[in-house]
Amino acid sequence: MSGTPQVTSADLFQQMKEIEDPEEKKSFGESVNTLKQELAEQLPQESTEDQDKAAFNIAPPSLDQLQMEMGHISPVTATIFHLQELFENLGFSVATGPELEEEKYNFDALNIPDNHPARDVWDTIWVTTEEGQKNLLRTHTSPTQIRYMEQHKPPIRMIVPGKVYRYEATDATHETAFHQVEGLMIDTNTSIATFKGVMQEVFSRLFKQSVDIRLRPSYFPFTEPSFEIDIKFEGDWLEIAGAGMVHPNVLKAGGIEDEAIQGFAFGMGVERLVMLLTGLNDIRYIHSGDLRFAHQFGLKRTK
Ligand code: FA5
Repeated sequence: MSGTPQVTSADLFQQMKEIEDPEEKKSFGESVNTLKQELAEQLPQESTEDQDKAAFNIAPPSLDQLQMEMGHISPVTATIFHLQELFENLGFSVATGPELEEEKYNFDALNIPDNHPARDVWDTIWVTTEEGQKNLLRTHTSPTQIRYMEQHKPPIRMIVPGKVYRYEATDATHETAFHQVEGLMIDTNTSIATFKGVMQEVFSRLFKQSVDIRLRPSYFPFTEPSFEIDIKFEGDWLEIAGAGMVHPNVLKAGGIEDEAIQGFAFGMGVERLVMLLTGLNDIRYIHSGDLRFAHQFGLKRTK
């Protein structure tokens, strides 16, 4: 448009006011009116229907204008996906199990009979069905060991990621609902040395740097010997997983009677790994729904 003078009818009428000679003023006015009329006739005429349509024909806003917030993968899911990939590379299969679990799988088959003091270690949320059957929200992913052994013959290499629930007070390292990745490897020659090798491989790849790992003797009714895996975090040791060599009673409960078969199992706390991976010092942020936290983990905007 640059260089082309823009003249409106208002400009012309303003110009007319400045003409002093009445005759000249009249003739100028008539010319302006004629011009205005001719221009109006040349413009396309819109019917009422066209005008109605135009009223609704609003251009959709572009993505740019919308500034939509897109969903994204949470650090917990991303860590589970990464672990799945690492274990799959070592020949492990990925399985699942129910969150609403039977007492038999969560406790009895894991060598924790009724009235066993170890039941108190896991504060349980019980769910009694209308038929009176006493179920529970699984307190750990270990019941999937039994379910898997019932369906598969050794050699077994499997992991099960999933959500677990505990009726306990929260603090900076404890949540009431969190995720674990269970692992089970049994064969004729699987030893503690195999277990250490697998853990070292997985953790060094997960953290992409060397991390200080410590195995601490512990107690679980379903493993013998049992240990806890700690990783150093901000100068302190953070407990990452429980583990051990699978107890013969557990193999038996899973239908494996062959004495030559042995192996290890572990249960890792995924939120604790997220804390280590991100430097987060309070686990409660992870599921808080606070967008200031979520925005730090790849929440994408279109603008
Ligand atoms: C268990 O749950 C065992 N089932 C683990 C296991 C599996 C042992 C197979 C032997 C063989 P534990 O209660 O220690 O163990 O939990 C395992 C891991 O889950 C812990 O090391 C920790 O990383 C994580 N964890 C435990 N409680 C919480 C909690 N309240 N909040 C967040 N993470 C937790």
